[in-house]
Amino acid sequence: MAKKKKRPKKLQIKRLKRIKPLIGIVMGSDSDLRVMQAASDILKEFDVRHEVRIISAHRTPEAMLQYATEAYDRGLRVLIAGAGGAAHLPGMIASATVLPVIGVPVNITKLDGLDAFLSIVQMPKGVPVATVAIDNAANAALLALRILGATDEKIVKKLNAFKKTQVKKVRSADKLLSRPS
Ligand code: RP5
Repeated sequence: MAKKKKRPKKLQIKRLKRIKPLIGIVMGSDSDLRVMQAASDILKEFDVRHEVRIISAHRTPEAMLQYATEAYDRGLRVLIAGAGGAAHLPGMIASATVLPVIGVPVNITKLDGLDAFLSIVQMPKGVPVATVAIDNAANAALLALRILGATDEKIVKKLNAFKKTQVKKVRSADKLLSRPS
């Protein structure tokens, strides 16, 4: 059998760099995906490497701790964590890493997401979690991009282009509505 050719080391490193995710999107259950998908969609739009994982603070606590403690060494630089109900995932992840953690309260119970929102936003002093609005996973991704943008000009350029698109959208909506009738 012919031997497989080894890839030159430089190329291997280049390839690894390309596939190593910078942002981790984690959620407590696959039932959160209908909300959390928006974060991944934004990161895809910005062409920023990310991974999506299902890890539960209550059902798989060991996996959650392992994920959080290894995140920095794996190359991740911002974590987005979404959960509903007694949403402990963002806070517990933040307790085991010094990476910035952005929490997304997911509306999954009869309390319309207020339960998750309060669980995530009321972190004790010393363990910060940035909390976005209920179900607003898109904003979590945009905030993650702004954090990375502090040291990445390419991302800042894309964020500025995104901002311009928003301005255009509002202006054209205004133009349509403000026509005298
Ligand atoms: C939380 O419990 C999850 O983040 C999810 O929002 C909620 C319900 O999970 P499932 O019962 O749908 O798996 O931990």
